[in-house]
Amino acid sequence: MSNKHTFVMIKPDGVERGDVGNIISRFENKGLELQNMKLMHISRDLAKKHYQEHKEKPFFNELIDYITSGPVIVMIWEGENAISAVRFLMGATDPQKAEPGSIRGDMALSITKNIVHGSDSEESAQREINLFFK
Ligand code: RTP
Ligand code: MG
Repeated sequence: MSNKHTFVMIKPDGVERGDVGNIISRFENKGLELQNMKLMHISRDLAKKHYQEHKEKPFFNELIDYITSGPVIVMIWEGENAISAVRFLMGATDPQKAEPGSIRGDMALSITKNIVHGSDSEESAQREINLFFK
């Protein structure tokens, strides 16, 4: 695995609002290529594994409740520097600080419900792809 591949999740609020097509279009317009995609309802166990780096954080339980609250779309995207390209398109974690034009800047208000997840390093991309696409 290299920086050519990244794992992306459209979180339950993004799916529920009907923003799946809009979000996918943004990645396609950038020039990234969709490699794999599925809709799933993730278990609490899988959610805890996915966000294991945050297990000591005060927002961990709220995060697990949110991410398991409805179906999500999980995807693998490919392209040059795909990891950083996706993170840039997503915008800052806190939508109040995300630039207009970014997904979170345009579409979200809350730091918990921020529409989309993208891997933050080659190591997490590999780990997350293995977790969701085994
Ligand atoms: P993600 O992992 O979902 O792509 O988000 P990120 O890298 O931009 O941010 P991260 O620090 O990894 O946080 C993971 C997710 O936890 C929720 N969060 N809530 N209440 C809070 O202070 C807080 N901080 C983070 C968000 O859903 C964030 O995306
Ligand atoms: Mg993160």
